[in-house]
Amino acid sequence: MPANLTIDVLSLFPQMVEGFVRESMIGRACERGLLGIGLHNIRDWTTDKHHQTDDRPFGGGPGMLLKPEPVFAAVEDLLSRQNANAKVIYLCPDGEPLSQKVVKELAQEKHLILLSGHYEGIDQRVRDTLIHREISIGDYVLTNGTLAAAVLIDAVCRYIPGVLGEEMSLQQDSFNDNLLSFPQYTRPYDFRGMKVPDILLSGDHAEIAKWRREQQFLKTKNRRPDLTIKD
Ligand code: 21W
Repeated sequence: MPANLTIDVLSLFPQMVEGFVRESMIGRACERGLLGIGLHNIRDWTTDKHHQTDDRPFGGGPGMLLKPEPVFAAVEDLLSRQNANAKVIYLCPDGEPLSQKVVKELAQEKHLILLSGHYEGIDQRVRDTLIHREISIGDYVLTNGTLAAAVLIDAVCRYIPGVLGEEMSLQQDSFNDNLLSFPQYTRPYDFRGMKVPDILLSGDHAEIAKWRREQQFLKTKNRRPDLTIKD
C-alpha cells in the first residue's frame, strides 16, 4: 500500500529532523505506512573532493551561498527516482508566510520535496527553475531552514487520514474559523481557590457552546485583532 504522502527533506543537517520524526506521531504514522519521510544530505550530491556545498556571492557581500550544482543534482535525482510530479518547496525567510490555508493545500499533494535554506541563501537560478513554491514560517530569523521544514512536516501531517487520533480535533482547532481557542478546565473543580466557571458544570450544552464562542471572540479581539479583519 503506497503512503498517502511522501516528503523528502534536502538539508545540510537532515539529522535535525530525524529525532523529531522518530519521537512524535509522525514516526508512528511512518511505521503504519500512512506517510513516507526521506531525509537526505545535500552534501551527498557534491562531486568535488572537498564536498563543498557553499561559495561566495558574485558582486561581493558577507556570507556564503548554497552552490547550485549539488542542489540541482539532488532535486533532479529525487524527481527522476521517485516522482517527477513532486512539488519542490524552498524554505526561506523571504517566502510566502505559512498559514493553515497553505498547510491544507500542501496536504493535498502526493509528494513534497522540502529544500532547506542554508548560509545566506541559495543561488537564484535554483529558485528560478527548480522551485514550485517558497515558504517562510514567520517574521523572525533562523540560522537555517531545517527546523522550518520540520514545522511544515508537522503541520501538514495532521491532515493525513489516520495520523491524528481523533479526526474531530482537526475541526475544533484554532485558525480553522479564524478564532483563537476557548479556555479549558479539567479536575479538580477547585484548585487553590480557583474555581471552574459554573456554566461548564451546568450540563446545558447549548449554553456551554454559546459561552465558549463568546470567549473565543473576546480573546481573539484582544490578542489577535488582525484575525477578525481578514477573511
Ligand atoms: C536567515 C537565510 C537569513 C538567509 C540577500 C542577501 C527558512 C527561515 C528560513 C536564513 C538569511 C524561514 C540576504 C522564517 C527564517 C531560513 C536562514 C538572510 C539575507 N538576502 N522562516 N542577504 N525565518 N533561515 N538573507 O529564517 O533558511 S524558512
